[in-house]
Amino acid sequence: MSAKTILLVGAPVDSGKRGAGCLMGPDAYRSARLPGALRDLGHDVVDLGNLTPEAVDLPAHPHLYSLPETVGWTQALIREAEAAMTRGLPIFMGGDHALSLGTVPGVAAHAAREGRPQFVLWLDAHADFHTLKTTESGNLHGTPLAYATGRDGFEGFPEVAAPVAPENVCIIGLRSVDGPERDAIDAAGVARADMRDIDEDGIRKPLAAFLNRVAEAGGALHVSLDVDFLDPAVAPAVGTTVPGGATVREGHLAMEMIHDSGLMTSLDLVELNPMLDERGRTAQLMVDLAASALGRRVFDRPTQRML
Ligand code: B3U
Ligand code: MN
Ligand code: MN
Repeated sequence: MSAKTILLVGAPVDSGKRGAGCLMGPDAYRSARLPGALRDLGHDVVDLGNLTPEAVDLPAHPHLYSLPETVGWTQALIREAEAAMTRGLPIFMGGDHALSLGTVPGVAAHAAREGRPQFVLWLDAHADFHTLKTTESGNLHGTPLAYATGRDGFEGFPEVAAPVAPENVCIIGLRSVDGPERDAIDAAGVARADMRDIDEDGIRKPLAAFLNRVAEAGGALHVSLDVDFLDPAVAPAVGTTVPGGATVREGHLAMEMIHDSGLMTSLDLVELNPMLDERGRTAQLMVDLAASALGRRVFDRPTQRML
């Protein structure tokens, strides 16, 4: 196993939807011993503390919830993510999924500077592929993938310097997709596996196909793990539960495959709402999944299984 420098970036973003609580996420990860779990694996772990949003001069929007604050977070996170990539592997401890409006464009700007294509693995019940024009809820945590892939219709947000090619995005775990998102995903050529695909073929198949593409392209890989990727029975601490999600075992297998691929360059842990947790079990599961993605295993495998 190769030891890495891991940068923990607290991003207590809570502006991406109604219903507060995600702002406590970073401290829940610390309390569930994320830093220690990663140090136990031999990594060098630096906790950079919690970020704050930049001040922006934008009026409130009648439909889009907390637009100015979310733009402020986006600006701060783009800068922080791009800077962190020069120092190691950042883990962005959310915060709701609006934080990826900043992290994905930030890491993609770094990859572009290095001349590497950026790939994104989105583990989520939802597609988060709305623009500011198509979102019915007005909740901006439903928009980051559209923004990061350079779709139009993000007035007020900074221009995305290095949009991620839609065909370099793979969403796994889908089971709640709105009409405009469905059309846009397929038109754009985003790779996707919904829960039916996982039921029929297992999670290994779509994930291995995607990881092989990343490897062949020599790409950088950002992984964005939304708590609601998991089944609410095992991960209740999220505001947007959707039944029928990934099991603990599917979650760990995905993380172990990501580790064995050696491809992950940055990670978001998003949507944990400690207000809704049961004795910290969701925070603990997310920490355990992060540990699997960074090398925790039951047994060493003499030869890593081919993807
Ligand atoms: N697509 C819906 C629901 C949703 C998206 N992301 C989450 N929920 N977490 C929306 O509000 O845009
Ligand atoms: Mn999400
Ligand atoms: Mn979701």
